[in-house]
Parts: sequence; C-alpha cells; structure tokens
Amino acid sequence: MSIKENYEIAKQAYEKWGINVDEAVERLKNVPISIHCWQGDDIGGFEVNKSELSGGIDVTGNYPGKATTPEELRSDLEKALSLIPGKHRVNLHAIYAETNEEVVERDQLEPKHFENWVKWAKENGLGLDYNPTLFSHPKAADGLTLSHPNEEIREFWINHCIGSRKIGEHFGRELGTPSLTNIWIPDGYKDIPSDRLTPRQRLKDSLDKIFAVEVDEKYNLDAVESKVFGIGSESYVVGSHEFYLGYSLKNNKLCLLDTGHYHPTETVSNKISSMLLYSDKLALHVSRPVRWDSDHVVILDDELKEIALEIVRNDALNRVIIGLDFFDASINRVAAWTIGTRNMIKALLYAMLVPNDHLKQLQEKGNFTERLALIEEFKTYPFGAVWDYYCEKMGVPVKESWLEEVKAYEIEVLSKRL
Ligand code: RNT
Ligand code: ZN
Repeated sequence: MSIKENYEIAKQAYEKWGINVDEAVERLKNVPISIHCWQGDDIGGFEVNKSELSGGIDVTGNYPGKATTPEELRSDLEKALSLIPGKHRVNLHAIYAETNEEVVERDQLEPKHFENWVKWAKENGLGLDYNPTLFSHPKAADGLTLSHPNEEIREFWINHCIGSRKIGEHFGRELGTPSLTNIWIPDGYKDIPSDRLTPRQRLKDSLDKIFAVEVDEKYNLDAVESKVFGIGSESYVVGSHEFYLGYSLKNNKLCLLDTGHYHPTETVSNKISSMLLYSDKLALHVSRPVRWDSDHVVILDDELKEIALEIVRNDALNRVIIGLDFFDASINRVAAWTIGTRNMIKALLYAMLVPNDHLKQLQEKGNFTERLALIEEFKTYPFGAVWDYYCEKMGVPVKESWLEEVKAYEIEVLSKRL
C-alpha cells in the first residue's frame, strides 16, 4: 500500500472522532522549531581567541566530523534541514560570530559580524534566534557573570547582553520574523552560600540595565532562562526558576523553560498552562535530561508528547516559542539534529491527532475511566501513517530513509574533515 493509501485509512480512523487530519497537517507546516546551531560543533564557536567550554555544561563524546568552520556548520545544518519537514529557525550564540580572523571582544560584537549568517538565513528562508554567550570566556572563569561582585566584570557582560539584543533586532528586521534573544548565565556556587540574596540583587540590577535599552519588540523578543544546578554550581544557582519567573512577569519578558533545568520529577509540561495564564508568550528549550541536565537528543517520550499536548490543546502554538537544546558528541551530529527535531515535530502532530476537546469534556464530567481509556487507545492509533504522509508531502525522506542520506554525507563530507 502506498503512503497516501495508508494515510487515507488513518484519516478515517481519526475522522470517527471528529479530528480533521488534513487540517492538522496544514497547521503543522506553520510551526517553526528553533534549531540550535551548537549541536553541530559541540558548543565550540568560532572565536579567534577561543576558550574551553565552561559554565558548568558539558559535551561528551568524540564522534568524528564536527564542524570547525562557519561554512561547515552551515553545510551540516542544510543537510539536517533537508531531512526535517517544514520551515524552521536557527538559533545562534555570540561565539558563532565571524570576525575575519580579528579578535573582537564579546561586548564589541555587532550585526556585521553575523552578515554571513543573515545572508544564509535569507537564502534558506530561515528565521534566526540569538543568545549572548556568558561562558567559555576568561571573564566568566570563576563561574560568575551578571551577578559578579566586581562591577567591571558585570559591566562587560551587561554590554555584551545589550549588544546581543541589538543583533537580535537586526536579525528580526532583516528576516521579517522576530528573533528571540535568550539570556542564560552560569552564575552560582559549588557549595552552600552564606548569602543568597546579594548575588540575586546584583543579577536583577544587571538585567534592569540590559533591558533599559530600547530595542524594537517587533523584531526582538527577550527571554531569560533559569536553571536548578550546573557542574560547579550544585548548591546554588543565582538565576533560579523563581528568580526569572518573578523577573519576567514583572518586566514583561519571556520566561524560557529548559526541560533539563528542573528537579527530576518536576515537568515542564505541567508548568505551561500556569505560565500562559499570566504571560502572553513563553519559550522552551526542549532537551532530554538523563539523570541530570545531560542534554541528550530529544526522543519521542511521554514528556515530549505531554509538552506538545499542552501547547496544542491550549491553542498556544503562537504563544509558546519552541527551541531545542541538546548536544551529543557521541553520535553523528547531523543525525542528532535530525532525530531530535523530527521528534519534536512528530510530538506536535501526535498532539493534534488526539480528540482533545472530547477528552476535556470527559474530565469536566468526571468520567476518568473513559479519559484514561481513550488516552491509552490513541497511543496506538495510526499516527505513523500521517507522519509518513506529512514527510512525503513536505519533500523530505519518509521513515528511516533519511539515515541513508546522513551516511552518504558522512562518507562524502564529514569523514574528510580533520
Ligand atoms: C545551559 C542552558 C543553555 C545552554 C546553551 C548553549 O544549561 O541550557 O541554554 O545549553 O545556551
Ligand atoms: Zn537551555
């Protein structure tokens, strides 16, 4: 049977429940996923005076063929994008600037250092998102940046963040779609602090200074990302969830939730509805923590489906900005992007093919037996047939056939890199 025939049969099964499959497929086309560039080179970046990766995050593995130049990274991204259905976005970090062999300090970065990225994004119909890089730098060597006791160091990072928002604004203006500029800092302490308040006061003050500079919201949206712990900040993180939740609500900024940044039984899926009651938009870093904030490649697990369900059934596809954040250097990096991004899109499709309104009504009526029964039965509905059809329709490989393309790319391109 052809993909189309399988699709038609699947459609009938869903239509019995009043689910419009054609419409779901159309809707899915318009959901952009922000694909993080840093999976392609293990968060290395292209700074001339490059520092080791720091900030309490770690990439493990030594799979050959990582991108070592902007051209290589863009070429790898293009390969991955050709295997992922839909039109998406690419998320950059300041360390991916191209400065022509010149040392440009991070607080001196300007839109012109991202000219090639913007040109490439235009050619490929992509939006761009951005992040100041407040790690892998001598001025972040002690793990403190915006909350640093030293005013000069704080100022350096404040200026870097202000410049970053302008770069984001430039991306948004050039590409016709607002950029999300997300601030994440590593600040924290390994051991039990004797003062939790002062660093948080300083962080608040630094953020106030960063956001005091007007940047057009039509082109740039600001987000702040919290964390529960990092390597070297096990006991205390200055920018905790409560800190940023409070800050973002009070200052009308986006709160960014990274799925690896909460306690192991705490889920982001359960936070989305609460947050959407109080803010117009929120942002996600979809990742996969395995025992800790390990940033494994996103798989189609229960939590991913639950996140997608929360976005879809609350009609929040335009309010939740979906970005990815994982880095695995133990497998082919183009495959990592492809697997993780396809899974995010699959989860959204899955969520669109659940009789969400009916299930809501069952809950309202207190019919928990049917609620559970249907949720479980829908897990084995022919969702795969719809996914295959979607891939075919969007002109990307169906099922695992994309793997052949990655293998060929590995032989032709990746394996030839030093
Ligand atoms: C770190 C944060 C942050 C980084 C990227 C590279 O724990 O998740 O988002 O992963 O900025
Ligand atoms: Zn993150």
